[in-house]
Amino acid sequence: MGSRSDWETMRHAAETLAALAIPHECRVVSAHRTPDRMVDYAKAAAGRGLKVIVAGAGGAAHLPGMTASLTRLPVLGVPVESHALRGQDSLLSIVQMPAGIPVGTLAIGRAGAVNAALLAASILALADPALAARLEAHRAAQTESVPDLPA
Ligand code: RP5
Repeated sequence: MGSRSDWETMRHAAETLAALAIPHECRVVSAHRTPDRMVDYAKAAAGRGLKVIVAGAGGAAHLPGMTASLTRLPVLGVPVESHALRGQDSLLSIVQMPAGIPVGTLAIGRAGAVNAALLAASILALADPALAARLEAHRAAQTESVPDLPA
């Protein structure tokens, strides 16, 4: 994530990964304030054995796109809800990538953070039958938890 202030949103991604027992790490890496850290992190990611990167940022949210430009790993972008423009700025600056460098862009805020983790799980589950089973169980439990009456 681009700042510690993004944690309130991005913790939902971490909690979802933890619920699925997916090993992960959480780091603050700012495209603007710590550009060298971003370059080092993205360039080393594949070699370190990381499989998917979830990048959350707000405002002029360049972190997901710049990270994607520096690694062949799939990058999932989470637009953090900004105070000034309620995350519209984050969304547009993450989603509107030029052809050639993709970022899988999720919804603004908590929904995007949760879904980035679930999408990462789906990607990883392609080569991990045990995770695929956990993901199926997670989805079944979610379905089971939805009441059929409004109150
Ligand atoms: C972005 O600027 C971060 O991703 C964050 O959403 C936003 C504001 O950062 P802070 O000023 O709260 O550190 O780089």
